[in-house]
Amino acid sequence: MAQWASSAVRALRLWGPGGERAWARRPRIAGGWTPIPFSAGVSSVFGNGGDSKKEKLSLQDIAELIRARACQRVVVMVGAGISTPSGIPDFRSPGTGFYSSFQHCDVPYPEAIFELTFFLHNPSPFFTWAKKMHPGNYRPNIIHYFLRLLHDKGLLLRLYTQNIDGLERASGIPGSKLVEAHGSFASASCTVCQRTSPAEDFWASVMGDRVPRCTVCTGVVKPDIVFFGEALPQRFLLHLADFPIADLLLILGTSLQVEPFASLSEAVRSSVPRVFMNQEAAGALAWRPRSRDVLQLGDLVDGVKMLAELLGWTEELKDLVQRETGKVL
Ligand code: CNA
Repeated sequence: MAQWASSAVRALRLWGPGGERAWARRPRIAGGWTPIPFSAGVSSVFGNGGDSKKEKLSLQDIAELIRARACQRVVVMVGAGISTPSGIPDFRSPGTGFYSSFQHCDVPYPEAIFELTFFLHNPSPFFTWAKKMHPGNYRPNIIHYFLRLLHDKGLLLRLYTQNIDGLERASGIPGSKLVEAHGSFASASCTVCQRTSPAEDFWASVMGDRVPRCTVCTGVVKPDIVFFGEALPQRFLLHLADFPIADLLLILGTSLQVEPFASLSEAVRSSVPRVFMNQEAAGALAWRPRSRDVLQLGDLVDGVKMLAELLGWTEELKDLVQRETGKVL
């Protein structure tokens, strides 16, 4: 099993890409948490983060800060929830998530599919899952295009994604603005000799229900996605430069359970507003809320549309979606 992080503080020590364990999950919180309503307690945006007597921030306040350019270095963290409207199941949603619908007689528990030791022992279940993730099967949705608009307007400092579906790139956000923290299917390499394998060869095998093999040493070829037990890519270190200068953190569609990614949510300055849009509260935003947090709970598409409306971007967003989804891929 992947190693469980015992606390955020411990996770902070693991932040380097060569950290002890990527993908360690957060411990569950005994007794659960109380969901926080729409706007958590707040003080003024640039004042002291600990003063809860001042005015609370709402999503409208966030929109006004962006419109006034008081927030113009936005860091975004996303998870599988932003791709469920594209038809890709997440891991943990009850009923629809991969973990609850999972049935595979060759696998002892669902997470094993993404564990390196199990993969090296039996790679077939992973490739059965991977076949469904073929890049041609899914397209970006309105959430990806909202983030693209954020970039087009010069507001996106960096987008940190846990997703491996490549839909952020497909939406037109340049690679320089992305940190694909858990890698992607865009490249693949041999688990034995480490040689890079052409993506076309990899996909040809996967789509033909064959385990991809290295043409040189016959080792199993694995896409360059980060498994439990593997180090994160070097680019993850960009967080050391990005988070301290961010003036807004937007967190979308993640259960904040996988470390070290989840702890990034605590890496912005305490005076910086954090907006969390998700079906339910999670991670540090649930158990250690800050005064400037804004929680927009419920469906993400609704939340993003609401923010776009408050920003006055609705028409632009519609145009962008229409233009991009009309493209032949
Ligand atoms: P997760 O643990 O499955 O959590 C997803 C979160 O999104 C949950 O809290 C859901 O309630 C929420 N959510 C899902 N759909 C919606 C919606 N429409 N509106 C609002 N909230 C929604 O996934 P995480 O990303 O937190 O976990 C990290 C893993 C999952 C990453 O390392 C990924 O590689 C992995 N994953 C990625 C994909 C992908 O690339 N699309 C798909 C499945 C899993």
